[in-house]
Amino acid sequence: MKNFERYTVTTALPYANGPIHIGHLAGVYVPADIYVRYLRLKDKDVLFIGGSDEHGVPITIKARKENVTPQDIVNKYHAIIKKSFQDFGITFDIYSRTSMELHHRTASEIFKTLHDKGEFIEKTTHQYYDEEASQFLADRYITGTCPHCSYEKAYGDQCENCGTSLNATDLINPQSVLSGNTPILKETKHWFLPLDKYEPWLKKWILETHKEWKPNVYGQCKSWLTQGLQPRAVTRDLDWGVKVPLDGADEKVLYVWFDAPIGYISAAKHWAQENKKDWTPYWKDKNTKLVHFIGKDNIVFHCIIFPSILHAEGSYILPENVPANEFLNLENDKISTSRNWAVWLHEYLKDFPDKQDVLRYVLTANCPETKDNDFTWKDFQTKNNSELLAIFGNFVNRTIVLTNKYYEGKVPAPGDLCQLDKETLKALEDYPDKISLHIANYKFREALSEMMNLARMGNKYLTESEPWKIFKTAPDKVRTIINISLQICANLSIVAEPFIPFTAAKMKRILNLPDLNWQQAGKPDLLSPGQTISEPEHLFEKIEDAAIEHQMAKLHDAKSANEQNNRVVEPVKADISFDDFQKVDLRAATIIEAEKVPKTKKLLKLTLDTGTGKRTVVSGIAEHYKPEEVVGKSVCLVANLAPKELRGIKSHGMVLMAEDVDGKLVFVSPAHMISNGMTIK
Ligand code: B3M
Ligand code: ZN
Repeated sequence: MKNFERYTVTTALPYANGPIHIGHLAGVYVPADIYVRYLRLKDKDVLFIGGSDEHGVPITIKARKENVTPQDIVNKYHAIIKKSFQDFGITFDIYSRTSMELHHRTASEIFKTLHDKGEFIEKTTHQYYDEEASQFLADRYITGTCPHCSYEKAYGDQCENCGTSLNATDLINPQSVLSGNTPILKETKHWFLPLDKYEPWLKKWILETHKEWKPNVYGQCKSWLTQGLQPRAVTRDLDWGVKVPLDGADEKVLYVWFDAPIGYISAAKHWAQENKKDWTPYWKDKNTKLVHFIGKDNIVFHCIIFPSILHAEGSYILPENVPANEFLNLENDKISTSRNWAVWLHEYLKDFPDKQDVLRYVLTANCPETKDNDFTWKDFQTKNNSELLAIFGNFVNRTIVLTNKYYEGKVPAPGDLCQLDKETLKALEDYPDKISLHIANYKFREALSEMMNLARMGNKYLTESEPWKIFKTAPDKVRTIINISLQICANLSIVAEPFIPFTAAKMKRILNLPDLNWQQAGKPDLLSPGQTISEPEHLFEKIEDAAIEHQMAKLHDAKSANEQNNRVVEPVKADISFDDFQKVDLRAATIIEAEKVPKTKKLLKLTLDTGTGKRTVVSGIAEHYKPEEVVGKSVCLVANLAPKELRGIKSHGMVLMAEDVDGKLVFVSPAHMISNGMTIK
């Protein structure tokens, strides 16, 4: 493998339409930061890039809802996200943003270059257009009835009820979100990136020359490439984004996934401007290793589409690796912003101030590297209490305390080494390479566990040597033990730095160590005899059950508050007269038989005793009740609803139901059993 000296490391640009949570940190930013801190310790030249993705339809929708401009939305969240990253010690060289003019210029230039080279295919298609709002409608701006499940609020790209991907033109009764009107189909021209044309090149580049990519990444690429690629539209009819730099395309912008990855290049330019540096080697020199850290849902864009753009452009380097991670779940459930099932970074720090490293440690230990993984508060507590505190913190603390107690804070000189001392120093020497190898292969969990093994070794060494028992009888021996323990602490302050940088900095301060690099790790003489160290300070503290219970309660409260807020309370309908109301004949009745209507998901066929005879009513409650659960229920029946045939069954009447917060249907029944057939008025 080629040994690179210069690196460009990028992290997915989060959409600036909400704060970030632990899932983002675990999947992308902590692994990338570990990698970058490690490279810097090895004295490599690294440019570490982050930034906000500030375009795309969801941002415009959020702005409309809140009655502000898209720029207002991204300004707000860009600041929040940027601060969270700073707080957690993610050491970006630049945290840029795609609404900058510099980015717009960079993205348009690349589009223009491809256009002038004749790379794009121009196609005229028909798209929904809202005549009242005079604009074309993005898929999310159209709702209608799903052709698969009849759900009435499906979006133009997907039905959220049955999960099917849709084309806007598949919807029955399409409606514009902007005006509520039925949109018309209107001609529009777009530019397509001919991915099919790049397919042979992509196959060779990925499938043959990048077999070392992580199996999840390589596998996904392979499946895309074997299914065959189609041209992809890279422009949109929208007024928020990078304007298409062509005559006659005034109302069009670049597709967000065309401009966003170019944001990595713009960010390098932004960094160069601010630091009076040259950005070009980081993007154009073949001796630079480009690495993209992303989540699994972004693989196709970073491995197939963006490289195709760069390849077609011709002057940029391509990624050497794209270490994408899977997803992190929270308490065995998918993290979801819309359901408010998440741990938000800015909130974590309010509850656990100065405990960034604990979260970094736990998220790395649970990093979803090969499969989805789970974060639980219980595990967070255990990892803090029995690993960080009981092993790492305990070892460092005991060593510092003993040095201060026995030698007034001066590093003692070692004497003759026994077998255990020699073995310990040999193992110490081997650790940095073990950790290196894992980091270089993007195996951050294993790297972390080796780092912890070094602390574990130190802890065990100290416990087994028992210097406190032989201090009087074997002072030379005790000097050796404390010296070796101190050297292990000094080593830990180097190799732990990528993972728990706040703690490593504290250790360096306590040990009075200068900045050390990775090449020095493994050495038995990082601290010289006679050198003074400072007083002990606690590196970690116990996390009590109450703190964890508080987090669990907070999680569940936030979720149910969110459900309450999302409850749709329909506006009260226009007034009706008492006579109008009297037209509805409501009766008490009892369900005496129930069965599922074959081949439907929602329908139950109910037989009711109405006091004067039997009635058949088809009711859409099958997803909420099994037939046997409803038999015997007293219900309220709309007795004079005109009969209707449903799935070949004549339904006469309707059973009244109400919907609870979770969307479950509940029966509206008389409070006591009353005789069937009695009127309800
Ligand atoms: N903003 C999607 C996401 O946050 C997108 C990433 C862009 S990376 C260039 O998942
Ligand atoms: Zn559907």
